[in-house]
Amino acid sequence: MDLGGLEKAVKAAAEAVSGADDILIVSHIDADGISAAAISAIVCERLNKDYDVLFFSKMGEDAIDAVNNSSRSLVWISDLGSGYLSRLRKDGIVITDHHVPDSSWRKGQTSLGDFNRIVHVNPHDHGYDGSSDLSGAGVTYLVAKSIDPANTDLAYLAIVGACGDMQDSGSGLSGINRAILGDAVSEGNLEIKEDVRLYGRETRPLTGFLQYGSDPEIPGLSNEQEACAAFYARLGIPLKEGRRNRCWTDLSEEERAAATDALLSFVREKDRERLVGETYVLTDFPRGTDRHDAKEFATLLNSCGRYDDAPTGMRICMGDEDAVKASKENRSMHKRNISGAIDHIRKNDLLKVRRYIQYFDAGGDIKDTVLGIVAGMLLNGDGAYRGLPIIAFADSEDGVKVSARAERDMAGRGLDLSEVMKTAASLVGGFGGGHNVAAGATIPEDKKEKFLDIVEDLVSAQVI
Ligand SMILES: [Mn+2]
Repeated sequence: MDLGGLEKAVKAAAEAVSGADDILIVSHIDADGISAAAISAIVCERLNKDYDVLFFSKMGEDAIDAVNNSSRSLVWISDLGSGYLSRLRKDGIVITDHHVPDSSWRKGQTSLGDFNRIVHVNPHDHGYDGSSDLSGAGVTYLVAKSIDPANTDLAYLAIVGACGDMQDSGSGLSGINRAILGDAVSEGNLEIKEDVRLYGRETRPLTGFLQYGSDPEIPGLSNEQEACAAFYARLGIPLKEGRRNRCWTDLSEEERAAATDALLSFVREKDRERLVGETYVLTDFPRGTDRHDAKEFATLLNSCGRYDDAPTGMRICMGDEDAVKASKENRSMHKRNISGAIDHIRKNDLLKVRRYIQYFDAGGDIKDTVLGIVAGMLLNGDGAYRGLPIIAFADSEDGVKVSARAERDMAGRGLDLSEVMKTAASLVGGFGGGHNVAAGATIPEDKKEKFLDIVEDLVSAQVI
């Protein structure tokens, strides 16, 4: 392992960030990516730099374009990017990632120009294991700390990111994560506590905590609600305090010790170390909330990402307590939007079937941001035909947004919706792309019929 090499890369990244006029932060929508973006954003604020943040679910064409076309003097990409080094053309890029790097880039990286364009910080380059030693937020944190030692107060966010990427599974964090853990502890905003490592210590009622805790499995208690209630009854531990359900963290020290001992006798020998061990308590956040525990914090961020609401997750990381409420509202609104959209299509018989494709036109009634999810859910539920790709239209600000979805096995029969969307869109003056069974396009408003005809031709030619 080459800590010196990693330190050098971290220092180069710190210099690039400090020297930038303004910054575009590009990050991944999962808990690790959101914590990483929060660290970068706080660093920008502390350095008094203008910045924007964009989140992507992957380094797709849209993300690559956003990087390459950015007018900001520096693009700081976190928890993404290492696999796409050779596609990134912009002058002035810092990447703090822990995914396996793009091998073609290193081969091609011969000129000094290439070398200066991207400052790449990745533990893989220096003999560490990016899947367990360090997360995307962790790499980002190392750069933050190098910019200013005062940024050590952000170490706990790197721990949230690492937990989000399951780097704490087994018996706790290791590798460089361990050193970051030390920073968080000495800053005083994280406590390492020996406890039962099931999910929901802070927020789940006592029975649910055992009943739904599946990692590790507790034979006789997992998925057995009555057995879980009986478990506590035997120990004389009340499930409620007044009318309120008690959580694991509400237990007194004596209750918790007794329940932990009893639990250990339920699990297999090999699972004991996983059941009881290190937990990471975030002491700056209110007790009894999902931000008080690093693992639960990460789950909250992951759900923000999944519901298309990573920016709210980032605000939560940045200490905005109003964002917690907003994230709950956005989540339920997102779910309502989707089920409302599916109802709308069914009630109005919007789904039309042609020989090789099926389609619906939602007009202005379905938000274009959920169009792909709705098309996919129709295809996987009942309400759409199996074996036909589904094409969905919705009005958007810059024309008609198209989402195309197909069942996975159609790719094996030759279907490539990415190619179909790209070709058909360009023939009607739009643009498109994506993957073989999930793709999209944007086309001019008056070209839907022509577009469908072309799509149908292309699909019938591809599929055997
Ligand atoms: Mn990650």
